[in-house]
Amino acid sequence: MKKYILLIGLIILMGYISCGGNTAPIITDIAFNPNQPSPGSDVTCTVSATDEDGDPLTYAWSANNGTFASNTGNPVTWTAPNSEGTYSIEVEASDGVDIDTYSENIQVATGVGSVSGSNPNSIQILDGYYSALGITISGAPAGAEVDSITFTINIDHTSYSDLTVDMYAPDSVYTRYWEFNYPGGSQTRTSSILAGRPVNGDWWLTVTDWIMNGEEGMFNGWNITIYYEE
Ligand SMILES: [Ca+2]
Ligand SMILES: [Ca+2]
Repeated sequence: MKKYILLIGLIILMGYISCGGNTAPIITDIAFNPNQPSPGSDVTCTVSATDEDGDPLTYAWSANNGTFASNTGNPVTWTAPNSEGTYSIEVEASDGVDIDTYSENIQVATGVGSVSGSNPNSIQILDGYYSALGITISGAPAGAEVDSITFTINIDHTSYSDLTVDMYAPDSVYTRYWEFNYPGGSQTRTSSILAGRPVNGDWWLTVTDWIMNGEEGMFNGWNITIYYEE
């Protein structure tokens, strides 16, 4: 008999809840800051939700990757996984009776940073000899590798067909940008030839006059901007 009373009581209680006029909460959005985080970085996740009855809401978060410092509350901090990709973040909002769930994708991808330097000195390019100007780069994160390079060089010479122009990365890997075909004056090049080289360290541009014909000139400095993946 006690069991029946308990059961009837439970049915009445359930009926009260379902017909009690509660309106379920509604989640309208999850906002991420930053919107496109780099791998392993922290993201603030903020949910927007309403409850027509004005009930206080509690939140429970989950994700298919990465970790939450705490998975309850609003906002919460989610640490992105260490690999690029698109991940799903889900949140439940509860008013104590009903819940609403909502999920949103977040893209985790590496960004691009840049560092610049210049060497404004002018040095002579002697006939049949080479001249070099260095730039020390130190502002990139440790271990950063080149994605692409933009540089501007200025040469004044009486015979540009005497010249080759080479760039040396900090690890001494080099590439030749002009081989007896420098167009003259100030030139700007953008290139990924040296992609993967270390960013920080000493960069050199070497101008070599190969032909001893009395034709000489000046190497009037250069500047460089190096783009790297973060
Ligand atoms: Ca409610
Ligand atoms: Ca010469």
